[in-house]
Amino acid sequence: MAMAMSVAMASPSSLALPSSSSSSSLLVKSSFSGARLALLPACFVSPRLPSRALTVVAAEKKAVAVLKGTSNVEGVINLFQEDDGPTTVKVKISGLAPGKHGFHLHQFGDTTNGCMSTGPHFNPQGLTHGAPEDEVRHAGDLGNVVAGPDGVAEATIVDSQIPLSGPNSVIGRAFVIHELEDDLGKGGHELSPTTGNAGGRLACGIVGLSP
Ligand SMILES: [Cu+2]
Ligand SMILES: [Zn+2]
Repeated sequence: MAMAMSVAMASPSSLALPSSSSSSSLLVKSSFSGARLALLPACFVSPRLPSRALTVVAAEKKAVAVLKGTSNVEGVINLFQEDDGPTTVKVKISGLAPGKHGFHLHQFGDTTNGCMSTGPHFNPQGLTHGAPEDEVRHAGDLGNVVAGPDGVAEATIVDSQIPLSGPNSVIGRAFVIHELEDDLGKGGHELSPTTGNAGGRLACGIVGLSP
């Protein structure tokens, strides 16, 4: 580090040289300036203010997830959040059997092993499974969406437990649409308190930032 710094600082005039500079000296300079830039935020952000500062910058946040699976079930989920308000989730999923299907945010944005590797429901508070309107629920519990006779489910969900920034951000996690109805924890099945007994995972998609 000390050597790299002395090289770069000893040759400021070479910065002005046109393309006659050798590519190796360009490489040294660019990697050094990259390291300097990477150090800047850690040095300049006050330890007391980071989350407030970020909130002010990002007035409206948007994200999207594209759902795919092994069947012909697919969908697009758009998310919007103003400041620290609730998140609006616009759902459109096709290829479903008509009726109710459990719809959740799962913990991981990992589809290495298809939708199975997205893990359990997103549950940062360590609670049991429930309905979106329940006090005791997983943050990822978004209830059911209902497919019509055409196999398409469309819904707009507004929820306060799935923010797009901060410690419980859902960016990088995954939506899963299930084969069966979510019993919202009240079905009496041994899986009711964990998954709502919603059956197989038909399709899933990782939540990513969108413009
Ligand atoms: Cu699920
Ligand atoms: Zn759950």
